[in-house]
Amino acid sequence: MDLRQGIGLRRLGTTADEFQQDLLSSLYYRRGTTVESASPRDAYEALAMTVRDRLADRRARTAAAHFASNPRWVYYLSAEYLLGAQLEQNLLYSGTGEVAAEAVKVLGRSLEEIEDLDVEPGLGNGGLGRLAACLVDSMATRDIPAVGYGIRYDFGIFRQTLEGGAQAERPDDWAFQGNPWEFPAPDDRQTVGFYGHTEPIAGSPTRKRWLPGEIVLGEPSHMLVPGYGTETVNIVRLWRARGSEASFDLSRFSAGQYAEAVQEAVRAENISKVLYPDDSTELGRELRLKQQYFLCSCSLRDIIRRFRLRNEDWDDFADKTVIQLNDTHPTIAIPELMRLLVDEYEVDWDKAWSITRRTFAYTCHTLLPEALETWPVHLFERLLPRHLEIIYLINMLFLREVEAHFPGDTDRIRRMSIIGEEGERRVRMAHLAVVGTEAVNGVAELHSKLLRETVLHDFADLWPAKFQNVTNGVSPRRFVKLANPRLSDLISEGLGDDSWLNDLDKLAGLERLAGDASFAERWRAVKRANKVDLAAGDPDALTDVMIKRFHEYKRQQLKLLHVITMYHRIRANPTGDWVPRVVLFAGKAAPAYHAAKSIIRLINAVGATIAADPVVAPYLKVVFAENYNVTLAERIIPAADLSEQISLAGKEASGTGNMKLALNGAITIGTLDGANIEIRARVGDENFFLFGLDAYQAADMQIHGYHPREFYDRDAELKLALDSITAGTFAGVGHEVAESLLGWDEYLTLADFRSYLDSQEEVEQTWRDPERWTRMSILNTAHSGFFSADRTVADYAARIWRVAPVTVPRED
Ligand code: GL7
Repeated sequence: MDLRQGIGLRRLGTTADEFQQDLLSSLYYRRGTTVESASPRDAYEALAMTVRDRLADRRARTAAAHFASNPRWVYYLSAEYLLGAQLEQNLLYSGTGEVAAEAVKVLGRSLEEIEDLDVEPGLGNGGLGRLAACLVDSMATRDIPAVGYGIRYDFGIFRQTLEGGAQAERPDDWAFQGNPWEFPAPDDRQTVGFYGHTEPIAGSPTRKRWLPGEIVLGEPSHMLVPGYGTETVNIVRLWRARGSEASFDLSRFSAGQYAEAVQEAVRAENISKVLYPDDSTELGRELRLKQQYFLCSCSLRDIIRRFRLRNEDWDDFADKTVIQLNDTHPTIAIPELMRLLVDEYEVDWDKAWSITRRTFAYTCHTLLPEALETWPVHLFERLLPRHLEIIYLINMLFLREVEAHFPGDTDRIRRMSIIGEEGERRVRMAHLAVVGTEAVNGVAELHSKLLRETVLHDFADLWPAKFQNVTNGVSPRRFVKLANPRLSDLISEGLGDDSWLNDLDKLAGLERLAGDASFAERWRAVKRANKVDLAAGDPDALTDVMIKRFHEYKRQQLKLLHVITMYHRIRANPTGDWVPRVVLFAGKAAPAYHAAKSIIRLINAVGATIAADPVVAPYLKVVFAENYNVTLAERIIPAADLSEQISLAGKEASGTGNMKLALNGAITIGTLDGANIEIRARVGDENFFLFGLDAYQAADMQIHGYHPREFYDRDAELKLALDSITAGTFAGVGHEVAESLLGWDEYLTLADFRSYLDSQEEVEQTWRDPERWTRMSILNTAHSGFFSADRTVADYAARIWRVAPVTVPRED
């Protein structure tokens, strides 16, 4: 099938010359400039458009194939997408990397120089946002008809800088100079209401008329999501808020009231202004809920529009549609679909509820009770009055169901209610998400088990079959092939071809090479070269990395206590046979999370003290890499020897950095938490450094009263480490960190300290035997094939989505 032929367009060429012609044409006709006067930005934009064009035909054929087959669709709703840099990815996925490198020479610039201008869209915050990006990539790779829906924030996650060792936040104006990867689709604009009131409709007990007090437009644009090694190109559709035409007040403008004239438009546009507006104020909380509703309302109307292109009967909706909720952020989509069906399309309540429940599925990504979203009822009442009525009705019918199963169990009813009545009345979004969906899943085996046993156990009692596990995964294309070209080449050579990129279980074939001395030598050389590139420190030192968001449960402070202990040990014995280490931290702390920011500050103070100490500096270096994002992760991960996954067991839902690092041959030191458990089960106990309490022991210790001081009193090295912080050894920084550890230590850092240090001893013993270390490293890669997001998507497709792939025909 060649859709161009029908309209007389030529097929785009595949040689470097043809690519160069198109590049020059983009520069001339689309940037309006010439080779002589092209700026670096012109070169970048022209290249981006030329690469993009190479995907356009696949996109057109995908859309045609999907339309023709009228398939069951997956719609992925997510407040976050950390897509990563687009140019390099699209070069790989369009198979134009080599011709492009050749072609750009005409512009007098190298491909690498141009790639440096490619700014990643930072439309997410952490693992959850990156997971969304990996899943849409794998859906396309698996030929699953899918659209990812999100918000096109003007400002993504803040840009982190260090000032005097402390985190400072700068706005991330990622699209300030435009974004060549984005296709606007103004015709698919939607209208969204907020505030106002509802009115009864005569003769109908369940239908209502909602008269919103504010109207905002949602304008979509999309980015291409090509599959790897397949023809499919799906999209991520992002909504941007705009004021309606009426939102500009010409008469006020004419009267010189310029700010007032645009205030309504500004208010509307603020909805998609920033990712995660500060929610420490009432206004901030309202804005977040507004964002969530904006995303859901626009997306659902778009989903319905798409459904109606090929279908008429609402009875078919749930068969043709599955909507996956990425955490609770898009849960408001459940009452919104009810509202659309009941109020706007006049479907009766029971039928609408049956459609809704069969349409949605919910992925929970946390175990921290404070991360389960709730919204004050009064906020709902004001912002989304009709939705609150619908939630009340859903809740009433649901609690009847509970009562029928567990007659007289009022305590259970109170616990399970969608409305929390303790203190201020609040809407519990996780409860709504469980009640309104067909499937609920956690993101690693332990996480799913703990969800059933703890946070959601009443729901698991009621609907055991609803609860599933789908262990997370990561894209081997981005996190091995693109991030680590040297290792990818070596793997392909070892395995005979590069088909592992689409079938990651094939990495198991490396096992037979783990004992091959010359392969091992080259494996080591790759790691060393990657360390040289990263330039964080001595490439022969053990590169020990802890890269993730800053959170007390992840326990960067535990790593820091280890570093401080090393510092004291080396000072006490300067001529000891120390293993040189570079300890690299990277990650952002939420702007209002003071405890996490104190830890960042202390890391930098300790790093500076060590760097200034001639006795310690030859053996130990602490590096804090600023502004952790996908691009930086792609540089650090290939250079890592040791992967720190040291959260308190039972707190990290899954982790995905752990998978990326293991795939790149880093060996994990970790607790029995999240996906660490599954990594260890696959790579083998002997190829993993385990320490610490397990989730049940940790919970037990907390229940029976945990006293961090007992650990402090008993352990001289721990005491020394904490005392030195308190005594001001590190530029006087870190009192509040020591205080919280000694005072309450919510995440049992002190309880796990000794076991962690013992495990680090084992790390060093192993490191002294390079053959053994390399063997372990190869086996980590060899046995991590399970952690491909392609496998994750196959699991969702088979067990939750029940969707079949649609093959997009190749060009004739
Ligand atoms: C997270 C979990 O904390 C993390 O363990 C998990 O790997 C990720 C993807 O499932 O989701 N939940 C969350 O809110 N963020 C995460 O990274 C930000």
